Amino acid sequence: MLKKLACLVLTVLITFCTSVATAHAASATLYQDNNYAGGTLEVDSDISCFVDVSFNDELSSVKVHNGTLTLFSDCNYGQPSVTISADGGVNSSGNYPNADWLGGRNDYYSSIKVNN
Ligand SMILES: [Ca+2]
Repeated sequence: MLKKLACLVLTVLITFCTSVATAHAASATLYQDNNYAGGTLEVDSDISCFVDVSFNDELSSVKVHNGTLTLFSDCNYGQPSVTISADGGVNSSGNYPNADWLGGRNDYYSSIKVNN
């Protein structure tokens, strides 16, 4: 009986943890030009160097779909950085239309980390 209960609790816990992990996975679309124009880069995991994905020093606008991400000025997460989130940007919409919303650094960022 106790074993059965323990298994039930464990099953519920695993189900809960899996759903939380899925719900909080951060993702964003990066754009080469202002106002979500030009080439795009979809991000849902860390990218250590935008040179590898032909997006180095290109970023001008962002739409964050979920969670929080950090952009870094150099490859391998070099500083300075700026944090962007789904509840940040214009009217807390997760939209960042130009570099004024990205620490004032246009065509500058070179790596990104997904924070949660
Ligand atoms: Ca650009």
